Amino acid sequence: MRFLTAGESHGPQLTIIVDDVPAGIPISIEAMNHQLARRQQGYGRGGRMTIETDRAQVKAGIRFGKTTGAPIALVIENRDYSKWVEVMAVEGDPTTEALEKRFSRPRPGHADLAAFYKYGLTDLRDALERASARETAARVAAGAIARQLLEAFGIGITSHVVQLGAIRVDESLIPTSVKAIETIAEANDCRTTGNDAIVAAMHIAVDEARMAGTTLGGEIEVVVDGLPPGLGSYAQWDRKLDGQLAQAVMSIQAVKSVSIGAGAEGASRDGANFHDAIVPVERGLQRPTNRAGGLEAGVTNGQPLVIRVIMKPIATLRVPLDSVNLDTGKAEAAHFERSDVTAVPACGVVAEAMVALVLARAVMDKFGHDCLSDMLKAKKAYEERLVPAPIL
Ligand code: EPS
Repeated sequence: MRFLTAGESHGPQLTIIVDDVPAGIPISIEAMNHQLARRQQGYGRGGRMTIETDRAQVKAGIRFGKTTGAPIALVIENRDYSKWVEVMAVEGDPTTEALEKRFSRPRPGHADLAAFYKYGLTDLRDALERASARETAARVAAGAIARQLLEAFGIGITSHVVQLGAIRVDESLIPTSVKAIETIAEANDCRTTGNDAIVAAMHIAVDEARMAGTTLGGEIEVVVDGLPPGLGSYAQWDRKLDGQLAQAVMSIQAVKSVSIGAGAEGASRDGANFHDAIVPVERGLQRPTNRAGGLEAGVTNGQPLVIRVIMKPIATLRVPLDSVNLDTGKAEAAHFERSDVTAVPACGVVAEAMVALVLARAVMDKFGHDCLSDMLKAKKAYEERLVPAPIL
């Protein structure tokens, strides 16, 4: 399963093609729209989210509620486009309005300067429009297809915010099951497993950042359960599931760090306190701890998959950093226009989508690419071989 997206933040629509999708997956458009709505939530978003109500329209690949094995084409309209028609015109010369929206003072940390170097763009709006995190709506729509395949295999995915700005959840209180995390995190607008005091402190931190004209980053944890052991491979570098997950999650706008399980503690813990012992039980094997985060040697081990993701503060600042005017070469403050103070809660939903896409591919590599019922039979046969675990 793979996907491509096209679309500008203020263009008419986002377009998504999801390819290599097995036939026979029941698809609920309502479930897809639910994921899109989750991504739009979160304390700290700017005015844009009051304009958009993201809905996926299916243009190909699904008939009577099931995938057909054909590529799936999806469209999400940008409601804001109606105010940007002249600025985003496909033909003709820029109008006065389009020239007013032109800018040449790159925002440090954004794609603007890269666009000048790489593509020779002089209106940095061309970079802003495509590099915008608006594109993450397309990822969530594609991920919703993958999620519905994973659901048929009993695989559940969730995420929660562990840190927003300087406010951090007490690690010892984080539940481990997808259901328990979901129940707590979906009930507050920071999507955190922190208690009411933590949510209130996160609100204050966002309000203070807004007043100061700055932005906040944070840390998210994605948790997946129901994964069979044996997905991925250690046999070749590009088939290692940890590497594939890291690439997919690192590609999310503003993500600067990805780690698996207690990965970030690997430098400071000794081996006896880092690895997870193996305990034979009557019908299989148990692991008393999950510091590996469900992956050993790039292969799932049957434990929940745990991924930590750090999103940097958004690069569009109301009180901008020093920059340059690329038209004149003179020092000037960076460009500013409407943006979010933080999108860390939304980033969790996007990370879930990217993880779902990688896991769907891993499930297909193990159980087949063509037809859901064949894949489920292959999974059953595999499970019969695993139980009891092969202990000699
Ligand atoms: C974004 C800037 C803001 C965000 C946008 C990402 O958009 P605008 O410039 O229209 O106010 O709201 O996020 C989304 C539109 C979205 O759907 O998440 C940016 O520059 O990355």
